[in-house]
Amino acid sequence: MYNPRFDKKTFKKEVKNNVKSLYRKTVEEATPQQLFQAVSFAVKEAIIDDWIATQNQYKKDDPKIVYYMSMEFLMGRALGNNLINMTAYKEVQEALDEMGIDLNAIEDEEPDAALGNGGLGRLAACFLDSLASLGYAAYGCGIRYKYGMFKQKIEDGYQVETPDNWLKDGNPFELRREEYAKEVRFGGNIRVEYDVTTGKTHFVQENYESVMAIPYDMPIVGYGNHVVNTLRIWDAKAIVDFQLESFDRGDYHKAVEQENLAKTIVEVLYPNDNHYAGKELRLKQQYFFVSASIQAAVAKYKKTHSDLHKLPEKVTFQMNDTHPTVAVAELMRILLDEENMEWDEAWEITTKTCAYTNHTIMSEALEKWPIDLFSRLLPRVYQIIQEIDRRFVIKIREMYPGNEEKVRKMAILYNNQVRMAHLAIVGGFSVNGVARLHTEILKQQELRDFYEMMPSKFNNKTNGITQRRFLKHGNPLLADWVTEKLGTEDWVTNLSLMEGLKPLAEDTKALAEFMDIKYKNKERLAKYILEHNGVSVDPRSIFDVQVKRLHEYKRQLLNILHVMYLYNQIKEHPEMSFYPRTFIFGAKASAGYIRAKEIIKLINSVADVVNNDRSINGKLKVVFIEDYRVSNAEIIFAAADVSEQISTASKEASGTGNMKFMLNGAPTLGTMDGANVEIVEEVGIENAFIFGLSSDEVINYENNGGYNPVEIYNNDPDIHRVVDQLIDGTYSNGDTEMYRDLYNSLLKAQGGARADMYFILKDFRAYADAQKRVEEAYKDTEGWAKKALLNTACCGKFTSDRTIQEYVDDIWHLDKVKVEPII
Ligand code: 26V
Repeated sequence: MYNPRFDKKTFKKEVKNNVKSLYRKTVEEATPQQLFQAVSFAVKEAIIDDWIATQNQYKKDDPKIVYYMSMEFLMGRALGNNLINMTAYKEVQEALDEMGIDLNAIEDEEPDAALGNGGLGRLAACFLDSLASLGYAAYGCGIRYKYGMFKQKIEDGYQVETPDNWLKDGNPFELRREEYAKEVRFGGNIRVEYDVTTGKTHFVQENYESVMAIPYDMPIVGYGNHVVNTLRIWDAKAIVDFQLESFDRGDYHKAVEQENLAKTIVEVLYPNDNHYAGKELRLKQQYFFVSASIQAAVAKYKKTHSDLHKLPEKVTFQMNDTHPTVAVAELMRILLDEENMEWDEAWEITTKTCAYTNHTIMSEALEKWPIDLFSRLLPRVYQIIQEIDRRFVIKIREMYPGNEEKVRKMAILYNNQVRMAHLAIVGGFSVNGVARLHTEILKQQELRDFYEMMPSKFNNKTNGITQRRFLKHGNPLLADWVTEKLGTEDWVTNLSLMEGLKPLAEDTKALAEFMDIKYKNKERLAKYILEHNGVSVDPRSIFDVQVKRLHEYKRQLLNILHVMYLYNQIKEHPEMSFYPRTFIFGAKASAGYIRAKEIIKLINSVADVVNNDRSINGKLKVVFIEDYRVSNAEIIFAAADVSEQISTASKEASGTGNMKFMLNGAPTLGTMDGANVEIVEEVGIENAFIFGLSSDEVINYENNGGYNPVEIYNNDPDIHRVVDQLIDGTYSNGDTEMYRDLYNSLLKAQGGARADMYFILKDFRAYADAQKRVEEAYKDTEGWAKKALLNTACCGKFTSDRTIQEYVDDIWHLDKVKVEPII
């Protein structure tokens, strides 16, 4: 597609001009970072026109808007993606080429916007891309953390975290919007005032601390449609600048406190994934961005509408997990206290405006705030939650007379805690899970009582991913091949067209081409690994990849124990036929998650031993890719042969990495968990490698006290040996204590946790057998190529465009907007 705004001559001139006016340099003199900035500002220039056009169109059409409220947006890099979506990537690449600038190298200068941990944050980013690409009015609402997800270094095999100072060179794509600042208040007390003339009661917050929330807007460029939506992330600053006058007035402490509050709120993303820690600062962060976002949304609505009762016709607040669910009470507060509504009308509006997505059933992720902390920090919001709870409990008693067990199980306030998921379910009109299996588990187990009471709220929205970043940008070779074979590039906005590739599974030449592209991508990854990790790997070996957050339920430990088992086999039977394999890991562990860090160390120790053992002739390699993040993920997915999706069944709500591998032609080696179930349904079980306990079996064991791993340990000599190698010094230079905790976790119940909580030994044999099937299948070159190609061909369902369209049809009911570009 030709894009007149990226006319080469003009673009080149603009880059030159930017280098000059920003840095007083010529292109030849500029550093790569300066070139990145100069190019980005030139791109932003073009984006701004569409951004203005889009917002003007919205003013004209007055479409319904979804506010996607999320503590996390794992955006990755913007430059390349913006160019792709403006359909200007190739033109710009050529223009820069002519100036002697390598676009790839420039892209590498951009730090990832890593304002998220993992799946939940990346899903939010894919959703914004799809919303803009489908032409729906949307805002992402979040926090402009000064430090995003930490950078991971591996030192002596251990994870070391260093701060991610992503803003240090400036973010060329963001716009500071001081004029839309909002005040957010914390703490103090509530004075109740009775107005005799109106007969109304007023609630006045006194002695509070407050901060100013300042929005920064980032453009979200839709694909080839001139739509530019907005990711609005909030920075904090003190209301009263730290001034001498305050000092003179004796407010010195207050001024310092306000300054500190503002600074600490947005300082850093909590690097926990799936683990609730009950930190006060985290609750402050939640209320801070939710309050600012809702205030802004209500103010925007009021600019053009007079009747707030019709808010639900124009606005939905979609709550990304429980983190922003204080939104329910904050919207109530605004309607009651600031708009002077009665409870019933405010409640009617709120419960038609808020909707909730659940992303995990892991009990340790459930947010339950201690009431004393919560009520101290948010006194008025807490009062409102008390009233929501009081009325809800009356309803439970009406529906289940005499059943106080129901009240205990379902109340929002219970056991001195505020249960945020319950608030979200009661205060919203929709509750959705993120894959079919996950939604069924929610309905039948975790949220069963709520489902029985309000079945119509529950619905499933199977996750998806954007093919624009994860194929078109991340895997240009395959993207071009797909376009050529389909005879159209329409798959970029209509991924179901991929099924047109299916006949090629019978076309020997096409299969060879497909695998040749895979090989080239493996060479690209091998080069990356050599440069960044100093390990040389053979692109002819099977690239077997597990990249995701480190968590026990995701079972990286199962994977590495199996590597240890293979190593034993190769050593013991050197003559045995064995197809060379490279096991690739990438994972960050939460800083305080000790066991996860032990697993990282173990992977690196095994890598050390295996990679340096000349006697195995390079048959086995193990690589731990440092600092796994969105930008290197794009390279990794493109190069994978095998997609490891081996979570304990029932634990992984959906997974989205699984879809990115599939898109790039890597068959799944996995359990029947999360969206794997639907992947297998699409591609056919013969094109995946499925093993292990089912979710029903796992849940059954869990309900009956677990299983006995010691029996397996005693009866299976291979497993026995591998488990013993954790404590016999094989991978720890003789240190028998280094991995004792991992050993114990597999065999002993401890501290309330069952032995082998995640069924690693139980599934080990089935996993090893599945791995054997992978090897056999890979040896059949053409058979493998077929499987790989069919994965790409059958991935249509897993585009986030499909997911977003389902959200629109069933939950949001947004109107499509068409933007005419300003030329
Ligand atoms: C939860 C918590 C709990 C409280 C403290 C900090 C914190 C930070 C992040 C989270 C999110 C955990 C939930 C999550 O990321 N779930 C993942 O969501 C993906 C998108 O729906 C899904 O594909 C993954 O299976 C699911 O684990």
